[in-house]
Amino acid sequence: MLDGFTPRPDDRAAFYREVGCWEGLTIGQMLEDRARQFAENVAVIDHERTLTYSQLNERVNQLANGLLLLGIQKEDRVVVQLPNVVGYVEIVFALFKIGALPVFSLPSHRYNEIRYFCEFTEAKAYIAMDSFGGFDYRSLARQVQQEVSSLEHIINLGDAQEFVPFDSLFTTQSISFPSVKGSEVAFLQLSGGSTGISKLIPRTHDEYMYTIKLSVEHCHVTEDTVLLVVLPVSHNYPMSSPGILGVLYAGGKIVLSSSPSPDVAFPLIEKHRVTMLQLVPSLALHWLDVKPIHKEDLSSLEVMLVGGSKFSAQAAKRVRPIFDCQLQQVFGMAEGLVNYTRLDDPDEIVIHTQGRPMSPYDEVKVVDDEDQELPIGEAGHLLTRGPYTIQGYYKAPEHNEKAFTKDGFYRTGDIVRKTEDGYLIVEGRAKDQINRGGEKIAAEEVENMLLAHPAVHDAAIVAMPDYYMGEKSCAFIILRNPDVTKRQLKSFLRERGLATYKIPDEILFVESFPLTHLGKVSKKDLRLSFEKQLHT
Ligand code: J2J
Repeated sequence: MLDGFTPRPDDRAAFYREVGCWEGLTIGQMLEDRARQFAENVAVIDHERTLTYSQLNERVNQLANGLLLLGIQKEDRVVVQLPNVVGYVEIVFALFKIGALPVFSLPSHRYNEIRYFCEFTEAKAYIAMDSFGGFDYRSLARQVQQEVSSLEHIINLGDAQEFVPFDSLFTTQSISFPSVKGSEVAFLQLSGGSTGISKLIPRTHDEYMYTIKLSVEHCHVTEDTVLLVVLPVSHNYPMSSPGILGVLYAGGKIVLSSSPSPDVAFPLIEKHRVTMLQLVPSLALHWLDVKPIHKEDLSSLEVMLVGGSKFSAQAAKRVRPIFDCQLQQVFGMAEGLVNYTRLDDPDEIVIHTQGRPMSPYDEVKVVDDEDQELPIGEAGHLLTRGPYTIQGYYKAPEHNEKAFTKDGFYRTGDIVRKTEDGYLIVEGRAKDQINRGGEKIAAEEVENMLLAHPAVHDAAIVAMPDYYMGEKSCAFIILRNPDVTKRQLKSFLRERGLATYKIPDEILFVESFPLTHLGKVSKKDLRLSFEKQLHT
C-alpha cells in the first residue's frame, strides 16, 4: 500500500464491498471495457484531434508501454500539468493502467506549486505543455528539475527542446503491465487548502469508480451525452462530477475547450451539438449575461451543471429562460462527498439548494463548534464520512488529526443547513479560504509568502465580494517600510512563482488589524472594514 495513505478501517471497507459500492475495478479496466463496448463511438475531441474509444484505448496502451520503458513504475508519482487537450486524457489513463499516480496540478500553477508537488510527492516525472496561455512551462521545468532530485524525467507536449517528447513515448513494443487493484490509490488530487500549501488527496480506484457510476446515474449521462469541458480538466469536478470519466463510463463524447470564453465555447456547442455543460457560478453568470448577444444555436443543450461555489438563487432562476436547459446544482469536494439536485426535482429545490448526497451510504452531520449535532434547519459545520470520502490527506498525519474526527468524519469547513428532505444549503465557510470563482486560495499560503517580503510586517488575506467571481482576494498589510508599493508586492509574489489566481486582487495598507477577543486577527472585521471603504 502507498506510504502516506490512510485506508478505511477494515469493518467499513468490508461493508462498502458487501453493499456493492466498491467493486474492485480500476479506471484503466473501465477504458479497456468501454473500448470493446463502444469501439467506434467518438470518445474525445480537442481543437486538433478526435479519437474513438478503440483509438483512445490503443493510444493509451502504447503510451503506457512507453512510460514503462522510460522507467516509470507502479506507485511512482508523476506531476501532470496540462490544459484541456486529448494528451491529458491519454497520459492519465496510461498512468492508471500501469498503477503510477498522476498528481493533478493546474495550468495556472507556477514554480511555487510545481516545485512543492514534485518535492513533496518525490515525483519521478513531470509532464507539461511546451507553452500555454503565454507561459513557457519548459523554463519552469528546468528550474524545478535542478532542485528536485527525485525528478528523473520531464516529458513535454509540443516542442520539447531538451526534454522527452510526449509523442516519442508511444510504442507498439508490448510490455506486461503491473497488476493494479481496485483498492489501490489511483491518483493524488489537490485540496483547496486552508492552512499553508495545498494538501494532497489520495483517491482509490474503487471509490472513484463509485463516484463516477453514481454521477452518471444522477446526471443521466448516456451514450448520447456530449459534454463540453471548459473548466481546467484536472479539477475533481470536471474529472468526475460527472466529468470526463463519467462520460467515458457511459460511452458518450467529450469535447475539450481550451478556453471558457463564450467566443470559443458557444461555437463548439453549436458544432458538436453539446448536451451537457459543467460551469462554476462565475462563468455561468457571465454566460447568462452575454448569451443574448450571441447568435450560435445552443438548442442541443439539455443540462447545465453549476457548482464549485455558491450559485445565487437569482442567477439560478435565469438558467432555464436564457439557455432553455435544465439546471443541476452540484456541491462537491475533491475529498469526496458530492451532492446533486436531481433532474426530476421541483424548481424550488433546484434553485434554492445545493443538492443532496449522491450515495445512500454518505453520512452527513451538521454540528456546532463542539461537534454536537444541530436540529434540522440550523446552520452549522458540515461533517461527512462515506464510501468515497477520504480518511486522511496524503502524508499529513498532524493535519489529519484536525481535519478528521476520531470516528473518521471529514471536517469540510463548510457551513451548511440541512432541509427536512436532506438537501443541503451552503451558508458560508469556517475555513480560512477564498473561493475565487471556484478556484480555492488558502489565505495562509499567500500570507506567508507576503511575510517573506522585507517591507511587510504583517499580512491578512480575506475574501471581498465580487459580482462575477463571487469572491476576490484582498490583502490587508501592515508595513515596516512605507516606501514599498502595491505593484511591487504583487510582482514579488509573481517572481516567487505564486499561481496567478492566488495573487491578491486588491492590497490595502493599514496601521493595525482588528483582533478577536482571543487576540487573533479578526478576518470578519477586516472584511467589514473593506466593505465600509467600498461604500465611503
Ligand atoms: C457552495 N460551495 C461549494 C457549491 C463546492 C463537484 C463540484 C464541486 C467540486 C469542488 C468538486 C459548492 N456551493 N455548489 O470537487 O466533484 C466549495 C465548498 C467545498 C469546496 C470544495 C466536485 N461546490 N463548493 O468545488 O475541492 O467550500 O471541489 O468544500 O475544488 O468548494 O472545493 P473543490
